[in-house]
Amino acid sequence: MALETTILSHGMPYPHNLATARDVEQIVRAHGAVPATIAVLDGAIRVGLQDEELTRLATAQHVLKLSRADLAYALATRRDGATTVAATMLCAHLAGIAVFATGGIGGVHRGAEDTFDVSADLHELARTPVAVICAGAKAVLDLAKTFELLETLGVPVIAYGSDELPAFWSRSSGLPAPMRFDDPTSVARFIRTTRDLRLPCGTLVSQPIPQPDEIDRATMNGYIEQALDDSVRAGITGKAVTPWLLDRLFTLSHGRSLDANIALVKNNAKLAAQIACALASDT
Ligand code: PSU
Ligand code: MN
Repeated sequence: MALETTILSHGMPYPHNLATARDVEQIVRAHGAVPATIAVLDGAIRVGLQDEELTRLATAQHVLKLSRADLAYALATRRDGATTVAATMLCAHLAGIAVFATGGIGGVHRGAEDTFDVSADLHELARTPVAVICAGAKAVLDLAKTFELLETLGVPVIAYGSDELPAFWSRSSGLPAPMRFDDPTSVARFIRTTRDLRLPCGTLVSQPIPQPDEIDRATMNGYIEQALDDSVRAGITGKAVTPWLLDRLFTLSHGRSLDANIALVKNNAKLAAQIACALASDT
């Protein structure tokens, strides 16, 4: 089962990032699956990291943030890089791994009609057959446009245990889920069906954050509006946008956004391990 590293290098501050990466691997093992945390080290794609390699990525200052477009650059120039959802899917598929857990995918940014800022994660989901277990798209995005585009691209979107799509830090987004499943075996059967149909795409499984850990939508939206205003004023663009917003939200929410992020990643790792086991057991 695959795990990404951008969340480690660009998504969470040290030492929370390292502790979370270790805990997540432990949760995967405890649920019967084998964790493969993916990154580029010294110009080689690595599928499964040693503890000192996790530490290196969690503490380094200038790790590249690698999406599909950047992967060859990091390899050819023998650099270290952390993989986003898009690049992790690509590497997982190369290694024959079909299930991947993360926090939230990238998507259509608010104001994308002017900036054209749409995460490559969405296009990767359309072209690479890996199931991505997440807590929805990060709510700093335009969630309605993100899910519209996923539909256009032919990506199946499942809400796990909910009739609504989740909004990362909050359990509800107000957007109805196209499909709902309530147990890992049913999700595994769905993934097998997409294979039987020879669909080239992945499957997005969106699981709401556990209720005790959520930040309600109104409170979170206040922080998000403020962070977005601040990012425009600070002139943040391109790859820097998502990490900058996550860091700003951490400050504005007095650390609550990070606690929620950690809780939802762990919850997703558990579900992904269960789905991976169900997929392997052929029931
Ligand atoms: N989810 C998190 N933290 C993160 C990310 C997702 O909880 O840091 C990362 C993922 O690696 C995702 C990336 O692929 O942000 C999206 O970046 P962009 O919007 O630049 O495509
Ligand atoms: Mn972008």
